[in-house]
Amino acid sequence: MKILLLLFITAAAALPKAAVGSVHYTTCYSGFNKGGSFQTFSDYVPDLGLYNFDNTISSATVTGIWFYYEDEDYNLASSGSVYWLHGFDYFSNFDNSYDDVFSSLRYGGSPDCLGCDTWTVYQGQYFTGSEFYGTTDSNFFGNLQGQVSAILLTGTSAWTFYDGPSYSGRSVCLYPNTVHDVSSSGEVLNLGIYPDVTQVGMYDNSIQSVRRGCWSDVVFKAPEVHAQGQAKNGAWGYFRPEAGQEHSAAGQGHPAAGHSRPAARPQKV
Ligand SMILES: [Ca+2]
Repeated sequence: MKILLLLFITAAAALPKAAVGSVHYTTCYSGFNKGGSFQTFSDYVPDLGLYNFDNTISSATVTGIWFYYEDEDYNLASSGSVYWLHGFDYFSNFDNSYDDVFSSLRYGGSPDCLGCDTWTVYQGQYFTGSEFYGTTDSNFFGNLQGQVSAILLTGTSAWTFYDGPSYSGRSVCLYPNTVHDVSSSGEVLNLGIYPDVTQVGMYDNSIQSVRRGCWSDVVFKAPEVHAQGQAKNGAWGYFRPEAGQEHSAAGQGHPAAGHSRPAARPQKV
């Protein structure tokens, strides 16, 4: 299988995904309601201290999907909180108890295109730690081989993930089209937010390959992650693993209940 594009990101090195400009950006403010000082980021920031913006952010505007981490290196070595914002020029304050805490941030999906079909696998639940990103079939996840705990999809294609190499073993088909943000010009951002692979019937740290399309009898459309705020053009929310309150709809009750749709036969999407 020819691999057209696979880019490897390490939390420590925070290599840029591409040399071209990002379509993602977040403008972060030191005060609520866009007050105080501000900085705009369009690439990964593993340490906001390098920008003199550690433990400073109180409100933000985003285009694309962005994750904000309580600790450096995307919470690689911690179980701190993770906040997320996605949308088109979508603004939100962070809540009072969680302003002035973020120490790293990054976006998800393609660096070039908000609507492109992509998958990204993450080392930790709630999109923490290292990640591995791709746009084609892959039986290689770099140093995340056997370490996948969360998955983010963008675009419209379903993807089938396997716990064996070369598209073998247990599998699950995941759809990205569970969250839609619509811009003022009608552009659509489709997201599939899967903060914990065990919520879609896969063992933690088991996934070894991914194939475009829906080739499994086990099919999930991600339950919408609970948002603290939501509008037509975006939403925001958080995961607080240390409190045992991930605030994910999938985390309430049996994760699979009501969200699986067995397919009669594998369907190519
Ligand atoms: Ca912090």
